[in-house]
Amino acid sequence: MKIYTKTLVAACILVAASCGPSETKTTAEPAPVVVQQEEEKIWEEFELSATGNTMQDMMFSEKNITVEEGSWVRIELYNEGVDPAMIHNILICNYGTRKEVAMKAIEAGADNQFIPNHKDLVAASDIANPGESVTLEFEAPAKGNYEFFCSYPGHSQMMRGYLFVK
Ligand SMILES: [Cu+2]
Repeated sequence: MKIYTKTLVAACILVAASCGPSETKTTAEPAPVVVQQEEEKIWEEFELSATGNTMQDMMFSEKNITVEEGSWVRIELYNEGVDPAMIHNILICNYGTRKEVAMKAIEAGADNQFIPNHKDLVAASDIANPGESVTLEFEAPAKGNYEFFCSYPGHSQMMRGYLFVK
């Protein structure tokens, strides 16, 4: 499911105003002036389920995700699994690097939530245990093709898909 939203982010900056012109020295603090700047972020939101309860039938509910370059992506991953082995997350990597990044993720281990330090890794979510959900937010990378997958050991072959940035 894809939902477009626009969020206005108001940034407040405190600017110290100079004191009044007349008068001599005053002990009062300069009055702050609030300057508001508005920065617009365009969000593309997706709801993704991790379904299945065995190594054979576990999968993501979407195989392809398409976003616009320059937008912000929010993926809500809901783990529908009930089996204790159904521990999932979602990682985004450069196209063609999934196997390598998945291997490094296993080396990174549970202490690092199976998130490796790797140049081809674009974004990574926290772990969602069975019945839990996690949200991954990131700025869409440059136009091109990417892959997403679950980096929990043994899952990356079954649980994967593609991210297209247009
Ligand atoms: Cu998984």
